[in-house]
Amino acid sequence: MTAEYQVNGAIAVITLNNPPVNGLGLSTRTAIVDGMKKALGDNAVKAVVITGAGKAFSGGADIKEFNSPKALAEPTLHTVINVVENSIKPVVAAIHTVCMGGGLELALGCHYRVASPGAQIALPEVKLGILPGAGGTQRLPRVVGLEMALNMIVSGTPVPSEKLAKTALFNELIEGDLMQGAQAFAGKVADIRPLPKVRDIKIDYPNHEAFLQFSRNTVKAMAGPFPAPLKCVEAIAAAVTEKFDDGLKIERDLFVELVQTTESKALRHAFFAERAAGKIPDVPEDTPARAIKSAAVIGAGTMGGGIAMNFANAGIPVKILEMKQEALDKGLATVRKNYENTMKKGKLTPEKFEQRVGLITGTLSYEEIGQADIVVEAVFEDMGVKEAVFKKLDEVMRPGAILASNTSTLDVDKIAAFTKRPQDVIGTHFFSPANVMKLLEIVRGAKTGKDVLATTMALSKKIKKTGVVSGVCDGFIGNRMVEQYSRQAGFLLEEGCTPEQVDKAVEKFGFAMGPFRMGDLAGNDIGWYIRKRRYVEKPEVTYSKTADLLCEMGRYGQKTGAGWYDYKPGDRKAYPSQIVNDMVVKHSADIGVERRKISDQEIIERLVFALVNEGAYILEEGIAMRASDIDMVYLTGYGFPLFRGGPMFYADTVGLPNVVMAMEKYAKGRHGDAWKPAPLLAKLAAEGKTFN
Ligand code: 3H9
Repeated sequence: MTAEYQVNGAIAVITLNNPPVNGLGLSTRTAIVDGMKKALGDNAVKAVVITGAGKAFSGGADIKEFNSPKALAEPTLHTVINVVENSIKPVVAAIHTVCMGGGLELALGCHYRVASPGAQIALPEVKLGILPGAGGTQRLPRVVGLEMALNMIVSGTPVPSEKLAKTALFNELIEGDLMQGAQAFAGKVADIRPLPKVRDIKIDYPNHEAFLQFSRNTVKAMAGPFPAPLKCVEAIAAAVTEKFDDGLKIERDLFVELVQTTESKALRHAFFAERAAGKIPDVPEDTPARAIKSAAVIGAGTMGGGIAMNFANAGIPVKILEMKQEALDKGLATVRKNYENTMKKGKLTPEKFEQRVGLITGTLSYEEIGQADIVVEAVFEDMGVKEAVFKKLDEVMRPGAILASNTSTLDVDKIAAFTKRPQDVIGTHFFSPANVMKLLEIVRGAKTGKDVLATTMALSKKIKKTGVVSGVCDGFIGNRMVEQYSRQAGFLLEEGCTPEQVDKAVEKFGFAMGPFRMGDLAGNDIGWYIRKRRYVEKPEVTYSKTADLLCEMGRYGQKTGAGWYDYKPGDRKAYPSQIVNDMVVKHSADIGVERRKISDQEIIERLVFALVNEGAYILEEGIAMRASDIDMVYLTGYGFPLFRGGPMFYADTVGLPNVVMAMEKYAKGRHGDAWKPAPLLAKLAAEGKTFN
């Protein structure tokens, strides 16, 4: 049973029991109604308490059921709430830990609500691209007031129960044993009639029209491409302006509309994708992890410093190793400056500042890092340099220490082979700026120990990263795909685009940054260095020479004050560059390509489908465990628009046969070889299936 029924004297207790978070799926909803029927039919029962077992009162409707017949099957959440609200015996919600979404809506249908302090109260539906669809937008404003309800519903942010203690949401906050307190409360109110109903409360807000208009304007400006926030305001407006039942209907219609949007599907996909990424089929969740109480980072550059900050932020002391005092001092000073800036913005207290800075120390000696539980190498991206570092680490690190490499493209198995302990070696590919970006690509070598993998996954959570496992290949998941994207961007320049035109189209599609602005930020010399290696290792792969010509001009990007764009001192704004545009046009002429007008649609299809096709190879080869892992990499590390759900999900929404058709069209153009559909993509398209 997903809800249990028990009678204690005159009080019936219905306990939701649907782990992990008591989602209100069909079976739980049915069990609640059954419990209510029993309570109503039992003359000895005077009042009912509804609570949740385990770690939640309820996390809300079962999101997994959305878009399935179960979501609409009776009893729906509406029916359950009606049964509770219309009960002739008082129903008390006993709330603890987590009370969200449909869970809060169920509680609002109860006649009374009591809660433990510290319970997280939220209507977070907006984060899934929907709105509270079981009366939340109509009832919450009646108990916490219009403004507070609007803030909660539009942001979806949880509010601790004690902050709401003085509102009509809670009748009592119960310190100590919640169930004892809730049953005592139920006993006290058992004979009081009429039963209070939230729906009967009047919303009293003078000049609500002006407030609602102000809210519409503000929310519209903030919502970007997401339709849900504004619809939340509309539903809340109905709570003020319409009769309760009419408001409910408006809310319901808006909910049904939103649940079908691609934006909502994308957000729900991302919710489950994030959780799925943490699961590795052959590494069970109870795999014993190694303790990580101290860390070391090799290299005090931008990457090394950023990585060290992650450890310090999680309270783990970390030593940064450098070769020269000057470089070490510079690196430590940068870290300090970063923390100072955060403090100046008011996001870090002076105590926390001191604590974090104090956790990061420097050294010039390998011997001093030997006892660390994990060491992350963040040195120059060159196999020779990595070899020297890993041979040294093998000598100095204590047995059982994890040896991690921040390599972004190199073969982790080769790196592991430089040591006598390949089981302890793993790739931890951070993204720049490493203290900010959410993604951590965790590269599993052929010999990486399962406990090392489990430890690194747990560590990624501790340092608040989204860990995604990748197998070993050139560039892993993210950079291997981005190479195909960058190749297309280069070809587009040769065929008629300017960097600005490509970036604008890509940014309009929703990427945080187009490929050329991104190159200028990351440093165009990095790609140049990697390409030079590829020209030798994979001469068959073609690239546009424009990026090399740019680097030959010394235009490495923001750090040299010039890249694909011009920059002014102290200003990160990218100004279109005549020099670059001339170089691009001349290059087209030099290679005999007649420039043509290229549409935004072509730009997007060529860049995004290039990602998708490489993603399909990566999936097929088992480099990524699932398509949703690829989506997580792109959503958290490459600025792919969240409302499109990641490249693989996006391809699913476009329709894989349409993707293949577009690729066939581009295969007839220059560099047509790049457009051969990966066998997996071709197969799924032919079978009418999807990646996710
Ligand atoms: C709604 O209520 C609509 C109504 O207004 C209208 C209906 C008509 N359903 O996050 P965690 C799973 S919409 C199904 O790692 P935590 C999750 O997938 C809903 N499954 O734990 C994971 O599964 P697995 C509004 C759910 O302790 C496991 O629980 N509610 C749901 O860090 C643990 O999750 C929300 O949007 C769900 N509703 O955080 C709340 N929730 O183990 C969304 C979780 O297989 N949920 N799961 O990977 C959350 O914010 C967090 O999960 C929560 C717990 C705070 C509850």
